[in-house]
Amino acid sequence: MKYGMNLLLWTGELNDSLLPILEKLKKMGYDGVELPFFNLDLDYAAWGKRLDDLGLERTGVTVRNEADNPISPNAAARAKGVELNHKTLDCCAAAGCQTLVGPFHSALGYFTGKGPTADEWKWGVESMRATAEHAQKVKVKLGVEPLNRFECYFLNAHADAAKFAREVNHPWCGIMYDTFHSNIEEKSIPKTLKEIKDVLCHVHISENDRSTPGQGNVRWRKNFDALIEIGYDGWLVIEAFGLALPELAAATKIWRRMFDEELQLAKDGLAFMKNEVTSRRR
Ligand code: LER
Ligand code: MN
Repeated sequence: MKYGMNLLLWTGELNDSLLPILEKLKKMGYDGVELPFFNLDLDYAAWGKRLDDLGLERTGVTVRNEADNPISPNAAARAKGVELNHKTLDCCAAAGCQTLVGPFHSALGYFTGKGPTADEWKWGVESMRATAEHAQKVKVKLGVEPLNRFECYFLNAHADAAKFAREVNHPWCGIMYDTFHSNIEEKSIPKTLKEIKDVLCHVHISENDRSTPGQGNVRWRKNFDALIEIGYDGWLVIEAFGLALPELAAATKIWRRMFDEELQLAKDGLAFMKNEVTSRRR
C-alpha cells in the first residue's frame, strides 16, 4: 500500500504556507499527498519540483460544477466540463500526479430532483471517454468517485460507478472507493469491494464525520478485511475536512470543526491505517 494525506484539510489552493506542513507529513511517514486542483492557473510544475525535493509522491483531486457539468442537457456546459477536465489533467501531469480522482463526472451539489436519466448517462459516458483519451495522452489515470446522495445524484453506489467505468471502457479510466460515502450508500462492504475490484484504482479513508479515521463509526474492520481480501495494494489517502474550504463547504456540509489539530489528525490517521494493514499481513 501507499499512504497519502489529502491537502483539502488545509486548503483548496496550494500556497507557500503549506511547505512546513508538507515537510512534517513526509517526516511522519507519508508516501505522498493529494493535491487540490481548483485553481488551474498555478505553477504546478514548480509544485511538482518542490514535492520531488521533499520526496513526496502525489495524486490529484478535482470537482465539476453546474456551469461545467459533463452530464448537462446543455452541450456547451458539457463541452466546458470536458475542457476543464482536460486542463486539470494537464496540471496534474505538470505536478507529477499519478492519478486524478474526484466527482468530475457531474456537478457537485447540483440536483434536478430526479435520479439520472438515460440521456444523462449517455452524455456522462461520452464526456468521460473524451476525458480518458486525454488522460492516456498525459499519462494520468482517472479515478471516478461516486458520492453519497446528499452531494450528487449521478453516481451514488460504488457498483454504479463501476458500471459507468466499464461502459466508458478505457484503460485510463477506473473508479475510486471512499469509506465515508460507502458508509452512507452501501449495504455490504465485502460485496461492494468484490464487485468493483476490476476497476478500482484508488481509496479515500474517511471517517463518518470526516474527522480522524479510526475514531468514529465507519465499519473499519469490514473495510480493511475486504480491501486486503480483494488484493487491493494501491493508495490509501486520508480525506478529512475542516473549515478551510469555502469552495467545498456548501457541497460537503462541513459547518464545524471535529478534531483538535490537523497534524495530529494526520499522525493518528496514518498510524491507524498502517496498523490496520500490517496487522492483516502478518
Ligand atoms: C467529496 O465528498 C469527496 O469525497 C471528495 O473526494 C471530492 O471532493
Ligand atoms: Mn472522497
